[in-house]
Amino acid sequence: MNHSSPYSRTLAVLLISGFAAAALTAAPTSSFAPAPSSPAAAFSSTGQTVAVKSEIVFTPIPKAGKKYDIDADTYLIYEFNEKPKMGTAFLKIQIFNRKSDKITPFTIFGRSDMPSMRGAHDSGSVEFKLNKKNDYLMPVNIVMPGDWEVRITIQKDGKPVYYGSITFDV
Ligand SMILES: [Cu+2]
Repeated sequence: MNHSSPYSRTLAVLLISGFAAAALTAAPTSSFAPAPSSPAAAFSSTGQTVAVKSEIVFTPIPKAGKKYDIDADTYLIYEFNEKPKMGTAFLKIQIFNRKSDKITPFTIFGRSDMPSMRGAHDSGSVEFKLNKKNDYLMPVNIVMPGDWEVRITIQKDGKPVYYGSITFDV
């Protein structure tokens, strides 16, 4: 590679300057139009992906044993098998239609962590398992006293239909 060519020097300067939006619009495009456009596209698509992820809002579902609407026809009730303490707690979610029949056309994923030290005990995405009573169950490993959260994502036909946040103290 010829490092002294005007092309590579200009490109290097552009790369180093980080392709900030202002720099991009100010950059001369006549001599090498394709070069600046592809990195810029990569930047903007990465930015969009991050933005979409951070926009997910997990609706607080504060009370065990209460009904929370998933949509007009469906609601959920959650509870723990016992008051969460150090060790493994089992989170149970039941989903009902308006006739109060328990239904199971969903896939539920849970992710537990401590909000005050986000990432320290992140369980990763855990799929709830159906038991014989058609309850969805997830084991939650409580490894430390303090504030805990389980973020749940309910999917139907592979698409998320509900995001909820269950918080509790141990
Ligand atoms: Cu902790």
